[in-house]
Amino acid sequence: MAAGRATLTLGVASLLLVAYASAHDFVRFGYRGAIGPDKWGSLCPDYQLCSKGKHQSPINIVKDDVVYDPKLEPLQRDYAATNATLVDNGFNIALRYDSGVGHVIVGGKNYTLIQMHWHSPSEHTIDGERFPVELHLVHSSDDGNITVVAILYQFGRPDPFLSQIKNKVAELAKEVCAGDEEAHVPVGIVQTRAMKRHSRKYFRYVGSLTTPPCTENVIWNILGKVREMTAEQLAELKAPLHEEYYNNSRPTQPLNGRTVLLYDESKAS
Ligand SMILES: *[C@@H]1O[C@H](CO)[C@@H](O)[C@H](O)[C@H]1NC(C)=O
Ligand SMILES: *[C@@H]1O[C@H](CO)[C@@H](O)[C@H](O)[C@H]1NC(C)=O
Ligand SMILES: *[C@@H]1O[C@H](CO)[C@@H](O)[C@H](O)[C@H]1NC(C)=O
Ligand SMILES: CC(=O)N[C@H]1CO[C@H](CO)[C@@H](O)[C@@H]1O
Repeated sequence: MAAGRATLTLGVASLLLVAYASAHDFVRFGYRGAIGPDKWGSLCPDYQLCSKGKHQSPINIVKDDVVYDPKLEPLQRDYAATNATLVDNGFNIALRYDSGVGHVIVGGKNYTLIQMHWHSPSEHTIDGERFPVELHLVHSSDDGNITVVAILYQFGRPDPFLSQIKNKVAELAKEVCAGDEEAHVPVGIVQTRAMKRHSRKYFRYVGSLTTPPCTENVIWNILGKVREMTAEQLAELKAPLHEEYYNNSRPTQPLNGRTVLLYDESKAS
């Protein structure tokens, strides 16, 4: 039933793409105080879903409640090394791609990778556990539907992907300090091999963007494998942000009857 819903009702928002394209043009939101997550819905009419939506993200994933679905397909991802631009959206750091970086097939539908960005601490929690970082790979279909692949990180060995763009992140921090409103740094060709590593396990549910306008009908795929980065890498990633966005994690939202599905290769016969 939930799987059916996933393929049925992916509504979305070219709004999203506009939001990401021009971060500084829209109403400012934050993670505490008068513009904190509990106020987002009243900051402007476009953000109403943040408080009124019934299928919001992130959520806490309760392992005992997830439903193994033998019909879910492996996450078929195909990302190529490509040109990218590192962008300070103000509320997070993102890597924006030129067209054609790659695709993921979800529910038989082809979605293009548009950008990826980091949240800290993690937005999704697993059995109440929050991780230091969560990476969102945002994909959009030709007709505007959105699917996100989310990767959780704990502290450990260096993340090779971040090592690769380390100097560019430092450059971005300098640009921000110089007062550049639309700070961005061309990164050149980024190797995305690590991002398409085969996933033996993922959680699937239908939710929303975790930042205003909190658009719904976003298909979430949270990888079961927690990856690693160093605390130093996280500090580097936060350096370009203003201190009030060091924590850019939206609190978990009520499930409201939604089912979280599980893809698990080890259970497939
Ligand atoms: C981050 O902010 C959220 C509220 O948006 C709060 O619930 C959480 O405790 C904060 N986490 C940290 C590590 O400061
Ligand atoms: C990457 O972008 C740079 C600058 O925009 C451009 O000169 C270069 O040709 C691009 N490389 C590829 C492989 O697209
Ligand atoms: C997804 O679409 C792109 C073109 O937009 C195409 O190059 C790619 O082969 C497609 N992938 C699959 C598995 O159909
Ligand atoms: C295949 C699919 O789920 N398409 C959806 C994309 O989004 C539009 C607009 O929200 C929906 O009407 C489609 O059903």
